[in-house]
Amino acid sequence: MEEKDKHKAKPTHVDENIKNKQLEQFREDGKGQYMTTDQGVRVNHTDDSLKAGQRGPTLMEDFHFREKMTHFDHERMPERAVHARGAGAHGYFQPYESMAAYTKAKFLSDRSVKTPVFVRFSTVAGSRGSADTVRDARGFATKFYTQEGNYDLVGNNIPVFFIQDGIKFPDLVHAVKPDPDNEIPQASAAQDSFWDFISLMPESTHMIMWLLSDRAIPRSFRMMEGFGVHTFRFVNEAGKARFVKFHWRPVLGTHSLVWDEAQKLAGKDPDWLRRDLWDAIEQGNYPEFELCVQMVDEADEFKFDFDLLDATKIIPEELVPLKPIGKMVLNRNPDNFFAETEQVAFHPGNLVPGIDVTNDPLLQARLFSYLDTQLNRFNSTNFSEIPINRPVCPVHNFQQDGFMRQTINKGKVNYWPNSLANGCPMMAPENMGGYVHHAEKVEGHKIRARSKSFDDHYSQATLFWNSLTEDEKTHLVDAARFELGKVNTKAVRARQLANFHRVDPQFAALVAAGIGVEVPIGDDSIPTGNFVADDASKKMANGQSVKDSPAVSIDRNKKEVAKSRRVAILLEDGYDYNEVMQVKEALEAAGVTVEVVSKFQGKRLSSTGQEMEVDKSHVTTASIMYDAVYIPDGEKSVRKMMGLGDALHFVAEAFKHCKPIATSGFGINLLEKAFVVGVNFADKESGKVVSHSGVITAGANADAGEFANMFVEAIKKHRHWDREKNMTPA
Ligand code: HDD
Repeated sequence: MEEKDKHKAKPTHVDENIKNKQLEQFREDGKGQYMTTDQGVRVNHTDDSLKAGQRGPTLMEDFHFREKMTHFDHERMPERAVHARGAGAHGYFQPYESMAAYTKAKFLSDRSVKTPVFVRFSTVAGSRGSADTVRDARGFATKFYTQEGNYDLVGNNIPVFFIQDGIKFPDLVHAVKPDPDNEIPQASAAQDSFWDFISLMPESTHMIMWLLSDRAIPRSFRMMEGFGVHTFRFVNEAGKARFVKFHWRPVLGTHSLVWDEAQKLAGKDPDWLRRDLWDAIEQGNYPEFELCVQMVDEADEFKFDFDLLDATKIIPEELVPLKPIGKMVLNRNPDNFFAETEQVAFHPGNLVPGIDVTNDPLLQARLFSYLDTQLNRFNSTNFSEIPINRPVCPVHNFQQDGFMRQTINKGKVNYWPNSLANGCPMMAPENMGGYVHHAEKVEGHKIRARSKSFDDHYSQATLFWNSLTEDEKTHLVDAARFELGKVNTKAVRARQLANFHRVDPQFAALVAAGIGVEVPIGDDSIPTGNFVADDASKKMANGQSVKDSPAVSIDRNKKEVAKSRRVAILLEDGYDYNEVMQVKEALEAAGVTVEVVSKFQGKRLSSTGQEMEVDKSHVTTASIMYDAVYIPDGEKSVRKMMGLGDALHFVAEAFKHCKPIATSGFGINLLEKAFVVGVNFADKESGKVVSHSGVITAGANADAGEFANMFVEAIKKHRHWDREKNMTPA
């Protein structure tokens, strides 16, 4: 340890760029440089191997060939066992106020401190090359590079989990991953083995309700919530502990795709979420998330009618409100996917003083699994020395050797205690930042069992169902019909219906009607949760609960933001240039990205002779890649599109997916031809603008400014679900 580091409490001031500066030492850029071998020898020729004669065999002595080929042959590392597909971004976190009263974590205690972060968003089930928009939970893992060491918050976009004890995790993952015999299906839970397992595991029912909801098909990584899921602990300087749940809230609000759209995107742009994140950051639309906490006094541990240690339960926000404590801004894309996003290694056990774990048996298992899995991925314990994983504070210990060791530890002393190195590196007392585990009193008999206080598997699943809007319920039923409809074994479908029946009989009946199986009412082969109470569950018997939790519904908490939405302007030669310019200006002023879409790429001529560059042709894009569509007036342009199947499909599909559509004057004819039904249009020649169900139509003589503003308002509302009632009668 350097003299200057000695006897110092850890500094609280942080340079927000400290991680970036650290990474800079490892960046490589060959611009203007000669190519070299790994040994730094300049390469003279890399297109042909060294041969014995022009048509002869390659020579062993060709060190350049052997080095290049060997490096290529060893490029892959094992993908993550779960969450294999992901996308990362750098940024910073800054607290709103000091949380010192609750936690001694320095990065939460000073509002002037900006802590660098790296976030990795992911799907769970699919392989590294699978599609982004599948129905799945999304990982939301954040590494805070604090001055007290790395803190990892490894969460998901769903606040509960499938299982209560981590020992079931291998079974869960085996069930959801492709089957072992034929490796089918990829990145999909719609399969016999998953539902076989789930239907036998009633504790999964609450999570399943979330998984079947729109939460599982997010519109963007920037538009989803994140949850720490488990109950953790905050501990303050005085040693007082509180239970805490972590939530990330997206500043843009929570928004989803439509299932039909999600499936099509998986084919047309499997990188949809990854690309969206990358593009938004490149455009300066930095994703922002508020960190919120729910805190519960230790004395209130048994205040609720569920166990705080049970990861299949939420603490309804109506019982314990969220306290926003800071904001995270993601403002920089990685330089290298593999070096950063692939090699980043998270671990829920990466904790800093002031944050501690609880006895949640799911969390306890994770505390083992993550370090273990990194050893498999990296084949070495030295992965924490890789640039993306390095802490920004000093690391001093007697860990040594192993594959790819980077640190050059000096001196003879590699053990503790020692006197030859003056007892260094030394132990840090608590007031010098030493991590001290919360001294929770624990006693008990060794027992391979679960607390009875974990046995209520249905109340919160019902609470979730009851808290959704009618539109959200419809989507959930459709999702269940899709997932179970793909299960070949009827007995499995029926068993899951029995679970659903316990959530809500009407819900089960609706699902049953779509999958050709009766709800097996009276089937008592599945445990119901009526168990003999033990101590913990007795204490909770009269605990607080709620019957409705509006906070879990996306629809009830919709944020009306147009910023960073994508709008397609559909046109051909002969469009109304002035109108397009006015609408485009209004959209861009609202932070919306616009792209001109036409049959072919190139330039399109307006009715008054101006030219516009086409961004995408019908073969290179589709309505599913936009949040809204605008068709400018202009008889020639519209007439051409009325004869183009692709243009008609574009409009019809956007309508089906409940997206805002705007047109004026002659453009209304295109809507009529594209089967935009159940919507009132403006009179084509009038000066009026009509907004109905997210379809904005203006007469030929209407004010373009008013028209554009009403379109922006419809975009802010995102999806106009009321259309679905006309399109898909129950
Ligand atoms: Fe996990 C990865 C989130 C339960 C074992 N998990 C992983 C990642 C996230 C989560 C976001 C990806 C991290 C990254 O981007 O590199 N996992 C969760 C959440 C859980 C959860 C929110 C429940 C509350 N996980 C869980 C259990 C176990 C694991 C119960 C095992 C006992 N998870 C793993 C793993 C992974 C992983 C196999 C794969 C790659 C990795 O760890 O680094 O160890």
